[in-house]
Amino acid sequence: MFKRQIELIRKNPKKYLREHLLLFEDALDSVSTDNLLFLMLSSANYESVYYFDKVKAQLESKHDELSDPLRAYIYFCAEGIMSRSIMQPTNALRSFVNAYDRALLLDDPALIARSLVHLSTSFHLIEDLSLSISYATKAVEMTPYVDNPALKGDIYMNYGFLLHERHELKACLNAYHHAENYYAKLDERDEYLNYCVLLVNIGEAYFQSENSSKAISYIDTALEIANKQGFFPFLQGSIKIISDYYRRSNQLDKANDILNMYLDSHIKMTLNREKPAVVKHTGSLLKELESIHHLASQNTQLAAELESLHVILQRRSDHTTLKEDIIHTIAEGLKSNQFVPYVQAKWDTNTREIIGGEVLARWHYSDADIRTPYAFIDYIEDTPLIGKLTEVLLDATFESLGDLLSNRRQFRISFNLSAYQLVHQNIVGLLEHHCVKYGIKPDQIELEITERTFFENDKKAIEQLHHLWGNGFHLSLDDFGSGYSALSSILSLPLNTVKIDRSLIKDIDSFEKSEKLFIHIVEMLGDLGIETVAEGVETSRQLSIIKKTACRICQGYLEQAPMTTEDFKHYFYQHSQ
Ligand code: G
Ligand code: G
Ligand code: MN
Repeated sequence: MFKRQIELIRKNPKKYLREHLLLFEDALDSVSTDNLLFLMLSSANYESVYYFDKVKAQLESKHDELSDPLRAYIYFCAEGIMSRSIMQPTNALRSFVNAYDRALLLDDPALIARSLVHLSTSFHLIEDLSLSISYATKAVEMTPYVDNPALKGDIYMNYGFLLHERHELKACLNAYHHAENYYAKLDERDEYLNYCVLLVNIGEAYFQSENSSKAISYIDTALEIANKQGFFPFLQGSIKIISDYYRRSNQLDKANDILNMYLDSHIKMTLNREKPAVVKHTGSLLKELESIHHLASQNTQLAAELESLHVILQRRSDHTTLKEDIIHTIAEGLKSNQFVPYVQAKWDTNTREIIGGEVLARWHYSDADIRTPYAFIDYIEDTPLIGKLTEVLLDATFESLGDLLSNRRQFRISFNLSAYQLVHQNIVGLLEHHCVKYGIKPDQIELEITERTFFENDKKAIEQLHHLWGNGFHLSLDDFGSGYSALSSILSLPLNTVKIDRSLIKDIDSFEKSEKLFIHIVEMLGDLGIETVAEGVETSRQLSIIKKTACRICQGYLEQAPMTTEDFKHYFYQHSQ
């Protein structure tokens, strides 16, 4: 029964909402949990923030009933779909990972395959095309185990779409035709929103491969269906391409008609004349509107409406797209080598000999604008981009400091890892690959991991930590004492070193209690066989207190601030003749 409902929702979310939600709109508290979940899924698919929030709020009170994996699956899918359509890709990714997890638990091929497609779409949104394709491929590999032709169609459509993006037009069309064949098996394929989208996509691909007669025939069918089923607002991106095509072939009336139909449906929703309000990625919609603006100039009525829509979108985009824009800029920066490693020395408390260094990322945005991690880590910490950052830093660091590392076998270099990398990425593989590539021994590499990661208790993360430990990498707990100190995790996880956060070091020379706390922490960790590093050492008075303890390693401005790898190399050799 669940599957039937899910299929009806995917088929035509608007129709589902109209037939179900409107009946209950003012009596949501009497709706069963399952029906609420279906309403949540349909409002997400229909991209209606208005209904989605309403239904979700109602579901909050039924939290206990959502532990059932199938219910949780629907809940997370709905959440992901909504986040995706309002362009919050990192939230979408998080929800889809949760949905995938439940699908695996249920061991249901259809749910697993659908989750793979969802994951693929969210990676696409954060512009990680290779991960996106890799999940799309996994979904394609699942099709033999899937019965539902509509789902098979969706899987191939997504795959084809990504191939189009990669400019592999032939392979793309091939995938699209697979999708088309699956949809052909459905009794009422014209009622499926995705079928209509597929036809437009195929049309676009044929336009690009200069086969305009095929293109036109697909597009015409799509327009006919869109008109009849009310699918117009969902076709927005493609509409411009279609209308452009007609304009170029001098069919101005037709071009204008299409723009009109599109704007009409959009304006209705944007102005909230009709609930629900569709919220699209306003940034891209704006760009799109700008580029079709001149087309509308022949039609004053159209131009006026366009203008008002423009103003509304402008206002909205000011605060909704900022975060996404930053993520986008970071992704671009990672591609064009704007992220560079800085290194800060770690030194022996007693001899001041430099025994290692911590790699700290810097964003070289321009010569006059070099940004610290506060400007970027938060934005990407829960996305695959954080793995990309580590990869970039590993390469740059080893290229510059590879010689130093092999000349001084005692020297150890540290990298910061985020929870996401241990939970979702193959960090073991990445590090091993770099060790082999640059001929570096794992025992010269230390990984700094924050308390949060240890705290998450994720199975894969813990496995990877043990794997790293087993291979000889050093593991260090970062920022100890800055937040929730998961003392018990220190006992259960592999660990060489604990870095005592600079907030605890700050006052050791001015407050007796801080000093005592520090001394006891070092002693306690020493008893457990764990080495300590004092972070943020700024004054010689702090150092003299640290010297009284068993804390053997310091890091801080007293000796050296983070500097480029080349500067660090000079500094190191001058210091240790
Ligand atoms: O020097 P500083 O202000 O650069 O660094 C601030 C914080 O940013 C550090 O505490 C560190 O944990 C984090 N950071 C710096 N570089 C990286 C990195 O490459 N990966 C991750 N995950 N965090 C980093
Ligand atoms: O990842 P981790 O928290 O270990 O990174 C160390 C952070 O502490 C970096 O942001 C670095 O710039 C900063 N830092 C290093 N030495 C000092 C110091 O002496 N004083 C202060 N305030 N910050 C420091
Ligand atoms: Mn660190």
